[in-house]
Amino acid sequence: MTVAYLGLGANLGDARQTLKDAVVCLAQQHTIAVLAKSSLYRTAPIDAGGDDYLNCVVKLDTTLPVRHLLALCHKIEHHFGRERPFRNAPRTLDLDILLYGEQSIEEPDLIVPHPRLVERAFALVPLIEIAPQLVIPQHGRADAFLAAVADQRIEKMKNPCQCSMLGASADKGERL
Ligand code: A4P
Ligand code: MG
Repeated sequence: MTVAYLGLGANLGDARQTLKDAVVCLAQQHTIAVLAKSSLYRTAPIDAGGDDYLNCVVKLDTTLPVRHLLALCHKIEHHFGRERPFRNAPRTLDLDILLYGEQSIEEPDLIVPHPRLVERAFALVPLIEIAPQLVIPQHGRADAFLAAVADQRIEKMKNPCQCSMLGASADKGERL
């Protein structure tokens, strides 16, 4: 079993529902156990146009070799209608392998840790939410890179299940 982290992003269609469904899809694989899922974040597009993105990160335990995991990511993206008209085009779903165990991989079509992970708040912030002590191979502690991405707009989304009938106490509402 290998612990891996995937970054999920979407800015076309019902992004919130797609990210939720994609995590369910991952959890249904008999080769994958989803160990943790970050909050959803609304993020400004970086090096890209289009609407704001929704992003999150999941932590997996998997028996899949890394190439099979990449193929699965592509299959799930395709299932959710991913098209690639041009680089960094708006997308219904993007699934990137951020980390795969302690491995460093540099091949033409697969680079792990993801080469832009430490430059992007939309990947780094949700990753640190679920793995605060994380050390990134070849880079060091993940949280050391937060200051460098502090100018990138990112907002944690509230849990959608917040019933206004529950009264004034936000704390109370969030526990339910
Ligand atoms: N590939 C290489 N390494 C990996 C990896 N670790 N995980 C290859 C997944 N794929 C990897 O990917 C292009 C190629 O990268 C694939 O053929 C794969 O073999 P793709 O999914 O077609 O396109 P992509 O993910 O857009 O490419 P890339 O270069 O990873 O883009 P980035 O750097 O991830 O940027 N702004 C916000 N706010 N939120 C976002 O989610 N995403 C991007 C994409 C830009 N701006 C964004 C967001
Ligand atoms: Mg991708």
